[in-house]
Amino acid sequence: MVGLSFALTVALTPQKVIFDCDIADDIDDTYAMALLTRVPNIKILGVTTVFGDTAGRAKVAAKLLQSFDRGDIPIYPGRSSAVPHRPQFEWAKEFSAKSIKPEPAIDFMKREIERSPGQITIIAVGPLTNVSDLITKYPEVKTKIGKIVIMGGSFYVGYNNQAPASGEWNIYCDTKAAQTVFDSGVSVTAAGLDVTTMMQFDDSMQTKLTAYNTKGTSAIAELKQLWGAKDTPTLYDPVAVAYGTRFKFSTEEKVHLTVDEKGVTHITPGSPSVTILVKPQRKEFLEWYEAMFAPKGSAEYRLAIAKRQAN
Ligand SMILES: [Ca+2]
Repeated sequence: MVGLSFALTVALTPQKVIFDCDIADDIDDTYAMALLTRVPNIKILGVTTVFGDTAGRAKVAAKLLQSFDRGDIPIYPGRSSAVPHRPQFEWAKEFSAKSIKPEPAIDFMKREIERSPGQITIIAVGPLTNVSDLITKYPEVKTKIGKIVIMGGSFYVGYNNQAPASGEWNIYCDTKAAQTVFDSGVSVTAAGLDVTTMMQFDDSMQTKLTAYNTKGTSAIAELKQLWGAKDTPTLYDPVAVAYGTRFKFSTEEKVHLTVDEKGVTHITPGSPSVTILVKPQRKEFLEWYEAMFAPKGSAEYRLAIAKRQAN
C-alpha cells in the first residue's frame, strides 16, 4: 500500500503557480486570471504585475481576485515604466487591499522558488521583463524553476492567422528580456499567435458566461465593458493558463528561437531550447473555457476539469 499512498499523495499535491501579468491593457489577462481561480488543486503562490504602471495593475488584479473570493492571493508589483493608462485601470482606481505587497516581484519569485525548488510553474502573460530581471539578478534560481509557460511569440502565422509570422506584442515590448528567457536553459513553453489569435470569445459565449451571475463573472463583464463594449475579446492569455495548468488544446514542437528587433520570433538553427504550441483545437478550447465557470458541482464543470492531464 506504500506505493498507492505515495501515488495518491503525488496526485493530490497542489501544483504551485506564480502568475505574471500585464492586466488592464488588453482584456485577455482579465479572462486568464479569472480562469486561473477556477482550476482545482493548484496553489496560486502569488500574482506579479509587469510593464507600465505595475502598481495600478496590481489594484485591478487584487479587485478581480477578490471578486472571485481569492482576496487571499498576494500581489507583487514588478518594475514600472512609463506607459499610458488604458480604461480598465479606472475600475480599481480607488481600490486598496492588504493583499498588495511592497516586496518587489522578483524578490518574491526568488523566495518562493528557493522554498520549492523544481516545483513552481511561472505562467507569464505579459512582456518578459520580470522573468528576465529574476534570472539576470538571481541566476542561481534558473536550475530551481520548474517551468515557465508564456503567452508570446509568433512562429508560423501573424495576428491575422496567416503566414508570415509577425511581431507579437509581449515579445515586441521587451525583445531583450524575451531572448534572455529563451536562452536561459529553463524549460520554456510558448503559446504564441499560432494557438491564440483565433480564440475569439464571441457575444453568445460572453452572454453564457455572464449568465452564471457570480461576483466574478460580473467583474469580468464590467472590465470588458470598459475595455470595449462592442469589441470581441481574443483569449490569448487564457491559452497559456490552460497549458500551464495541464489543459492541452494543441500539439508541440521544440525549436531554437532568435528574437529580432521588431519582436519577431524566428525559428533558427541551434539546439532546440523552447517548446512552441501549434495546431490549436479552437472550438474545444473555447467551449472548455466557458465550462470552467459553470457551478463547481455541475456536470459541465466536472467534465471540463476532467480534461486536465496528469503532467
Ligand atoms: Ca497580457
